[in-house]
Parts: sequence; C-alpha cells; structure tokens
Amino acid sequence: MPDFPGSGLLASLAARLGPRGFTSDPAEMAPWLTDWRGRITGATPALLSPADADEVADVVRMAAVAGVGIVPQGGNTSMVAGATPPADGSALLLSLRRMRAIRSVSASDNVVVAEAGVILSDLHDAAAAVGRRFPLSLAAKGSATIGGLVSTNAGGTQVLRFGPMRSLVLGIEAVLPDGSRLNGLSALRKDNRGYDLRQLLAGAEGTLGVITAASLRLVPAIAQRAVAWIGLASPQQALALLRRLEEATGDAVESFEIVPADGLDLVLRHIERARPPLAGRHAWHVLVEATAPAGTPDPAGGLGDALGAAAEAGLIEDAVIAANEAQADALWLLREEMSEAERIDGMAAKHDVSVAVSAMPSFIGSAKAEVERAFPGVRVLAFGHLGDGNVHFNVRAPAEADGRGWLQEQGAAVSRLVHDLTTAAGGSLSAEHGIGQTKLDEFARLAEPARMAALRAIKAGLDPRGIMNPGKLIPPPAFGAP
Ligand code: 2HG
Ligand code: ZN
Repeated sequence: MPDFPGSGLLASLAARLGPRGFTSDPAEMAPWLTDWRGRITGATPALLSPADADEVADVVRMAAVAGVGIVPQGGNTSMVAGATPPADGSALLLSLRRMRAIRSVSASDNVVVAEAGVILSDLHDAAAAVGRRFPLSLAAKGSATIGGLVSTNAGGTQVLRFGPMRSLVLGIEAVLPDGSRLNGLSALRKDNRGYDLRQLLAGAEGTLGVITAASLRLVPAIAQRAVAWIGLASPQQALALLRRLEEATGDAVESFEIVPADGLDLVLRHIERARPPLAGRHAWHVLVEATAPAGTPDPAGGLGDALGAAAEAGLIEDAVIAANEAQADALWLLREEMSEAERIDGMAAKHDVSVAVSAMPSFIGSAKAEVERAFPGVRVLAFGHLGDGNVHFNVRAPAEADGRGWLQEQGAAVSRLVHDLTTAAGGSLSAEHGIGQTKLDEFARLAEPARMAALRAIKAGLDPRGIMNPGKLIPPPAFGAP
C-alpha cells in the first residue's frame, strides 16, 4: 500500500464516524474488497459506514480536502467491479449500507423516498404495504441497494414495461465531490431548471458524487400474475412470440426472458431447488410474466389462449403456465439463478450487450458462430432480456481448460471480438451493468470521440480532482485533466 496521505485524515474520519462507522480491521473489510464474481480484489485503508447524509457530506468534504479517493458501495453485486476499490489502496471505501430508512411512502403520490442503503426487496415490501408496487426487480434483489441501483441505472427483468432505474427515479439527494449537498428529492413531475442533475447522477456509477437517497415512482399493485415457461426452436421464434403476446394481451406482458438449453442445464446442475419445467428438450426457452392490476381480467386466460394459438401456428413447441404462486416462483428461479449457476460452473468472459430488438435474434446466431469459430472449444451462453434487445453474451472457457487461466490469457481477445461484433451491429457494450472497471478499456477503445469528450468534460467540471470512484467509468486520461 502506498504511503496513505495522512493518518491524520483517518483519525479525523474515525472521530467523526465513531466505532460503528469506521473500521480499518482487515477481517471486517475483507468481504467488501472483492467483486461479486470473485475476479478483482482491491485494497483500502478504511471502510467508512456513515449513518446519515450529514456524515456522508462530512466524509466527502474531508477526503476532498486531502485529495483522497472515495469508492461508494451498496450491495457489492456490481457485475463490472464498479464498487471494488483500486488495488493500490489509495482510496477509501464508503459503504451506504447503514442508511436503510424508508423516509416516506405515499400511495396518493405514488412515491417512495428511500435512503441509499435500502435493500431492493425491502423497498418492494414497503410499497406492497401501501397497496403499491416498485416495478424493478433483479436476481440480486436481496442484497442490491437503492443507491447502487440508481447509480448504475440498473435494468433487470421488468424493463420491457417500466424501463430501467432512470425511468423510475423522480428525485435524488446526493453529496457532490466537494462535499456540498444536492437536495433534489421533491419528486416534481415537472421541473425545467436546466440540466437534469438527477439523470446525470443516475448511471454515473458514483463518479460524480454519492447518492444518499432517492424518490422513486410506484405503480398499482398486481392483483394477479401469470407466469409461463415455453420451449421453442430459436430466438427468432421467441421474438415473433413476444409480438403476438403483446397484441393478444395489450400491455400485460412485463417480462420476456430467454434461456438456451445449455443455460437451463447449468441451472438444473448447480441449483439444488431447480426442477425441469417441461418434459422434452428444447433449443431455447422463454419465461413470460403477464400481470393485471385489481379490477382487470386474470391475465392467465389471455396468455393461455395466445400460447395455444402460437402452438397451433407452429411457433412454440411446448409450454406450461404456473398454476399457483409457488409454481410461478419455481419458474422464475430457473431464470434468476442463471448467473449464479454460471458462476458456480466456472469462469466466463461476461458481456452485457444490446442491439435493436429486431436485430437481436440474428445477432445471437451470427455472433455465436463467429466467436466459436475464432476460439475453438469455447461455449457461448447468451441469455436474458430479449424483449429489451439485451442479452448477456457470456463466453465460457472450453470444458477442459483451467477457467481462471483461460480468462487471463484469452478473455480480452474474446471480449474484443464480441464488442466489435456488437459495435458493427450498431449496439452498446454495456446495456445495463455499466462500465465499472472491467469494461473500461473496451469503452475507451470503442466510444465515439464526441461521447468520450463530453463525459470527460462533465467529470472534470464536477470532480476536478478525480476523487469520486477513481478508476471507474471514465478512462484514465480524464483524471486531473485541466
Ligand atoms: C441477469 O440478467 C444479470 O441475470 C446477470 O444481469 C447477468 O451474470 C450475468 O451475465
Ligand atoms: Zn441482466
């Protein structure tokens, strides 16, 4: 660890935060220093856990004066090591996890105000308690925090109908890189006072400040949901099915996820509670959820009719509709545990790409063929949010290879090819996970100059000393730029 600027700073931070808010004990810090997939480990002189926004502001101000970096962290389930501190121990780790208050929840305004450390599933419960719903969900809902979800503009499995986090954020309270406070929680439906700072901080990955709370949009609670698992031949047929279901059920379809046969195999192999959903084997699977608020017809009828018609038209091979909530959860488990099953299975070069929705089926086929030709033995596993034009185009190591060694040697070349193919298809190398550390080089290589210059100018303007989440999102030349 380099000479840390000032044990004086650490002593002042410890005094300001007290024993519950400050630790430099290696054992206490260790769980928070490695990214969720276990690829990248950082170091830090101290883990700071402020209890409220005043403490966050003081911490940031003290670090800013000393010119020391700060890495904000929520649930530490970033897919791109966005919350893992730099390896040289030059930055402080700032956990928002103690800030767990739901400050208010209003059914009449359809707004909840939650602090950064509130866990997503707790937010779901708070909305349900007033007869409302927060319509964003993802596999890490038991650990992901509101601050992290907003900071990364998280997506998940309901983007199809409700959009990503950015479309659900009405207001933000944040501490800017100089320690000043931005109080933007008022949740105004209309506000034209210049640049939209709320949307600038959402998706900024903690590089422009620390989000301490957010006002979020709620929607009517679901009275009924229908969940189906479908076996079919190809992503082309899956997309045709989506369009059919949308026509048949209006806007009731809110999730439409695809899983290839080998993806389902992985889940069945590694996740104990998982059970095969259909009797036969199918090249591709779709998980669909259709919902209906109170006072509207049960979506299961419409979904069942539409699936029957799709089967008659030869579009699908088999399907099952969950008969109750336990079966619905069992079907969701097969999709939500994909990432965990893949992690247990071994190392993969992970990608989070988007192209136009209509282009995704052929992209999956052609990119898989190109990658498997260029890197013999690798196994492409493309799954996820077909309805959003976003799949996780993950490339697993050859079966016989040492996964970690393979990733070290081949991972960068594999990712370059995947991202080149994505760019050639007019797509994005980060659909929903952000840039973090792991996509930084590729982002720098492929971003148009105008985009990169604008991002750097914003970063330099708001954080001229480059203290906020150093080494993430903005490639190095921006730091300390005049
Ligand atoms: C998902 O959709 C997550 O399950 C994780 O975004 C994707 O592990 C992945 O590649
Ligand atoms: Zn995803």
